[in-house]
This record gives sequence, C-alpha cells and structure tokens, in this order.
Amino acid sequence: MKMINVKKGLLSSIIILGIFLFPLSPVFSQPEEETPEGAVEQSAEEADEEAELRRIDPSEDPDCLGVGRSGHILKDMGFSPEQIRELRKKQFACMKKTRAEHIKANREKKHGLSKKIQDAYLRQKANEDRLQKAELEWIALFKEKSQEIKKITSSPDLANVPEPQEGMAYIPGGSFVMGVDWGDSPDNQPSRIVDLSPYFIDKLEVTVGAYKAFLKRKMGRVPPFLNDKDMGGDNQPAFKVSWKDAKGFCKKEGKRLPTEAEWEKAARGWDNRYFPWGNELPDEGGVYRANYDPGRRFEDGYRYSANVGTFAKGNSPYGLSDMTGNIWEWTADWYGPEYYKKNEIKDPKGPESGKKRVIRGGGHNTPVKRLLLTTRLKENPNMRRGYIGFRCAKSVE
Ligand SMILES: [Ca+2]
Repeated sequence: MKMINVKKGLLSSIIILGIFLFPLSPVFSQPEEETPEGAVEQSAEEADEEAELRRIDPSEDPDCLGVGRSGHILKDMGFSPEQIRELRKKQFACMKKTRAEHIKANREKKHGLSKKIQDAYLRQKANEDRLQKAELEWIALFKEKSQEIKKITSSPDLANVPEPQEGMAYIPGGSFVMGVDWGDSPDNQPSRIVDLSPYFIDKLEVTVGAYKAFLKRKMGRVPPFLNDKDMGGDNQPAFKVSWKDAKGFCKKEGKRLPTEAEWEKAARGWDNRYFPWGNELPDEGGVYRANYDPGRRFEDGYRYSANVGTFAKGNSPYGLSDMTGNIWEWTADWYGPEYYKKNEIKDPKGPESGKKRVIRGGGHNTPVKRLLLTTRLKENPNMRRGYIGFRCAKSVE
C-alpha cells in the first residue's frame, strides 16, 4: 500500500516536472536537425558540463593539490614523508573522481586535505611563483650577457686527427674560455683562458645497460634500484652511480673520467658559448634542445631521463650529446670554491684534495639557470644520486 503511494507520488512529480520543462526543452521547441552521417551529437547536458570544466581550473580542487608532481619534487618542496603520504592519498581520491564530482567539489570548495598541508602547499606554490619570476629576470640578464660574447680563443686544429675509439670524439689541443664573469655563483668566476692537451671524450653519457653489464661482471649481480621503471631503460643514462664506480667503469674501458676543464671545453667549444648548441635558450623558438625542467610541466616531453642522444639539436660543436641536461655527470676533480682564482691555465686538474667531487651539466629536472655550461655543483664521491651519471674521457697517447 505504502509502495503504491510512493510510486504514485513519483509519477505525479514527473508529470508536473514535464509540464514545467516542456516549453524550455530544445528538443520540443525547435525543429529537429539532421545529424550528418557518422557524427555523434553532443547532448546539451554534455556541452554544459564541458563548458563548465573549461571554466574550472582542476588545481583549485583541494583534493588535487600536487597532482602530477613526483615524490622527489614534493620532497624538494620541503614535504616530509608523512605529508607526502597524505598528499598522495588525496591525489588518489582526486584521480578517482568523475568530472562531475570535480565540478561539485569546486563549487562547494570542500577541503579534503588538512588545513596545515593545504597551507604548506600553497605557500610552496607561492614560493615557486616567486622563483619563476626570478627565472624570468635571469633569462633577461642572460640575453643581455650572451650578446657580449666576443672572445674566440682558437679554432679547432682538425689536421692529423687521431682515430678516436668508437663512440668518442677527438678534442684538439688548444685554449678555450673556462668560467664566466657574471651571475650569482662566485665559484665559477672569473673566466680565464685555459689551454688543454688533446683528448678523447665519450659522445654519449654511459647508459644504464652498459653500467648494469659492468656491475654484473664486477659483483655478479645488478642492484634492484637500477631496474627503476622511469629511469632504468637500457638506453637511458646510468644513474645512482657513485664517483668511485664511475671511475672504475671508465678504467675497465681503458678510459678515465674527464677533468672539469676537459668536460667544459668539450661542451663549450672554441667560441665561449654558454650552451652546447650556442647561446639560444634551450627552448628558444619552441624547439627543445635538452632534457631539463622548462617549468612546472614537462613540455620538453620527458618527465625523467631520456634515452641518451635524444636531443640531437642540442649537441656540442664536437658532436657530444646531452652535455646540457638529462643527467648530471661526475668529473675527475675535487671541488674547490676558490679554485678558479688560482688561475691554473695549463691542463688544470683541480685542487689536490677535497671532500666532494665536481658534477657538471644539469639533469632532467634542472631549471634553465643551472643549465649553463659554466655551472659547477659538488657531491660526496660515495653518494649514489638518482640525478648523477657520467661519461668517460681518454688521453691521446
Ligand atoms: Ca648530461
């Protein structure tokens, strides 16, 4: 009896609603148009929803804060493992939401995350915006400074070039400009003309595949971290390599690690350029010349490392790939913040001793400012970092 009443009630509601909506309904008030064959007509409801989605920025949905950011970026932003776990949980909820639910959450501004995490994230994001502004200012400065380059030290002497080992480039002896005279890192100033003996250097970063084979021969096994799904492809650059392992690998190949000066000359050539390809910014004209961090998204096409040699447009004058971006590279030298001021100009080999070794070249998540070929960073030689790999060099006998 009760059930019949409910049904009756529902039926009358539908009828009343139908009468109310009748004059508004486009289906009844407009003549039907023929749909072209094969075309799928979008309902008015779908069109509305799409228009609404276009108006809404999904990042305003509190459940979606940090979506698309990898763990290490959140860690770099200063989040603790517990906070990252909370963000992840919410991001999972965000991904499971339907479009309609996103619209609803945006309308109602439901705050799924704890206020503390939300505030911390928004603070960090504001900080990033500030950094982005600083980066734009830096780019303006770079454009100004890169116009001033006039010093050409020596053109390459390519007569009687010795046959390099396969996969290596020959770098002729002679001088080049090392370092820079502007910017906020005093450790790579002042610039000076350095003279190097000829040498060979690998055209490509050493790959995961080659490094795995080396470890297998050395230890009889490959550590599981090298099978990483994002970084562990056979043709991606080796990563999480300690300086000692890099040195050992090169030795086994009859090679050695390049000195810092050798690394810089092979990348900069003989005309004092700031990037391997010249002085255009890495994304100038919408062409990506390196695997780096061009901003918040991954417009260069790579979120992690790319196969070595992917960015051929970014090769150095001697034909070396990825001297900018993809993975940072160990060099042979100890790091000394004051070393450039010593002005050693003939085959410099770095300070006699130190605690950390120099890494060069920037990686897949390095912003443009740190990509300059003059940038020097340092790391404890025992550390295995996800962003550090290497390539080898060899003296000309
Ligand atoms: Ca590199």
